[in-house]
Amino acid sequence: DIKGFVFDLDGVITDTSVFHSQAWHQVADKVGVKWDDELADALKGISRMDSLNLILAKDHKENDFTEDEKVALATEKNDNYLKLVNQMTPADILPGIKAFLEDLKAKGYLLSLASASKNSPLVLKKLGLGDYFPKSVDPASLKHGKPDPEIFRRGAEILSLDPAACIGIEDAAAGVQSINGAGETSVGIGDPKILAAADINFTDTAQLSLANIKAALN
Ligand code: G16
Ligand code: MG
Repeated sequence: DIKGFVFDLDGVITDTSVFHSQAWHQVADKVGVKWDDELADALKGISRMDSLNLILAKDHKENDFTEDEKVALATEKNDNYLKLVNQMTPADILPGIKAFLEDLKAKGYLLSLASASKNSPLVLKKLGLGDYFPKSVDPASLKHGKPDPEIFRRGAEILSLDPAACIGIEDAAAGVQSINGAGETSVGIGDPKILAAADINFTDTAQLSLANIKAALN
């Protein structure tokens, strides 16, 4: 029986993935790496430093920068990103999410957050959703980022639930892989070709509801 839901943040609760892409695009231009949609998708759910290394590796530039230069580039990306986040309001919650969270809370399901983002407390606050997520996995405490199962396993653990009693919700292929590895039921939000490994797929957040999830599991 399902007792808990473990949520990704970026791309599921709100579309910060667009902001992340915009902020990384500026850094890619600066270091002379060509930006494209495939690269943008590959960065979803991936930690800040791993994202930078992926961008540099695309044009074999991963050894062209010292660690300090890499930290400076990652910091510059985060500054770009925070400028965009600071303009967010509750109007930036994705369609259907508020009603879905309300329904889950009313029915007594436990909720936790499994976001790779160190900025997730600020984003939740901007959206006015902090109260729905008293429990979040601290990404700084993780040994391995998505696609490793660690973050979604911890998402169940902080709710004192067995992973098998949890549904994980993700927009990124790396995140779906993490959910599956943790032994939770995976719901993928987005292109079913990219999220083929998900147990259930919805093309957008407006379709997220307990009724639709139950129907898809039967
Ligand atoms: C998110 C984004 C990633 C981002 C990561 C780290 O993961 O999808 O693109 O690189 O957080 O974010 P920050 O630089 O803010 O720490 P998730 O897991 O919320 O999708
Ligand atoms: Mg995401």
